[in-house]
Amino acid sequence: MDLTPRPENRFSFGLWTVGNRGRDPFGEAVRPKLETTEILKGLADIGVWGVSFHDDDLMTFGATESQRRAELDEFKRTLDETGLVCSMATTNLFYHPIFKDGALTSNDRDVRRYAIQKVMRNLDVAAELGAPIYVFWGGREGVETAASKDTRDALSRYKEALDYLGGYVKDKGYDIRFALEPKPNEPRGDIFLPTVGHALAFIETLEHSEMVGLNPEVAHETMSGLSFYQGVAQAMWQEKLFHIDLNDQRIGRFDQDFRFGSEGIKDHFFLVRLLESSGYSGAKHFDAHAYRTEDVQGVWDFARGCIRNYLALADKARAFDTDPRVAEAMARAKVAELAVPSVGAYSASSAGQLLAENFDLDVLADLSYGNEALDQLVVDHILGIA
Ligand code: GCO
Ligand code: MN
Ligand code: MN
Repeated sequence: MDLTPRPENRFSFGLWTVGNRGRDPFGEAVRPKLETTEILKGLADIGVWGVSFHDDDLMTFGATESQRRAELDEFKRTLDETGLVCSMATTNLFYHPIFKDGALTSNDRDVRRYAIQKVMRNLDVAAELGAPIYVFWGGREGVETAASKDTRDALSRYKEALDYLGGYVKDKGYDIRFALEPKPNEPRGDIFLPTVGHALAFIETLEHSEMVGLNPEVAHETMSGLSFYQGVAQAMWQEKLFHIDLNDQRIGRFDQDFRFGSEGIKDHFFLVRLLESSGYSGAKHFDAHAYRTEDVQGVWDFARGCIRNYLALADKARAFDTDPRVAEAMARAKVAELAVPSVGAYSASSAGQLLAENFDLDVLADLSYGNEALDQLVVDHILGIA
């Protein structure tokens, strides 16, 4: 099995992922700070294609213009040296105390105006770095008590900000699309746009909806007890899968951000199969971090593990899809028949025919789809006993 990552795999990591120092609500950092240059070199060494950043990961918060410029120029030099591309940019709208009540949906109008300004300034940076995708993860956009905000007003302000920022991108002629990243909770008690479904519906209300899609994350849908696979498939169907955050997570827990493929192996088999067979050409972005038990060596073990598990599952998916026993089991399950239209477009004459048709309900009730055998082939392939 060839587990060598290639640029066409479009694997990317955020600066904050391998840069994560293991701080959690109960304990201090356990690892030293990695310099951005060191992160980029390490990523290039393990075959990564792209890197993403929050404004504050790259340019010190509150720095002077000349310091920001120096930090940015150094990043650009290292991108050139390592051959990495900048695949996504985003704004830190959650760390600073200013954002404790939200950013784009804070009750305080000045906080909202500052947040929009912060995004605009980083959109300029994203454009300069050639990042095609700009992510909006609204970690602080939410409430602990529903008494504190009228959710309908909050959604109006969210929409207003995205409409405005879309206008800014268009006015500037930037080649950037937005990707909203849903999450149900953490750090807020309840976060607005909690799931893929909420976000898809919200996007349709936006002024520049054609340039706004999704950045779904494995951990976030799984926290809600939802199937990430189903969310991704629907986002694809609606042509809204602009970016994806890959990691791993046990159902119902806090946001664990585990190494991709370390927990939900079967779910991930189907996810990778979907991404690989659909022609999805966006970044495959690992938004995860190493266990807190790890030192810097463990961080690179973690990063290599994400890639290795993805490539191994892609290989398993190919083997599954070329197994003649799978083809037979799928024929029995009538998988291809679902692609055949049921009635076609409405016409009065076809409606007349349909109403006149007699279905043999005993025959239909006796149909059997052989899903046990089909799924066992899935398990056999994953376990390597096919
Ligand atoms: C989280 C989120 C973040 C975002 C990141 C980019 O739960 O912390 O997944 O990691 O993806 O801020 O927008
Ligand atoms: Mn997350
Ligand atoms: Mn994420």
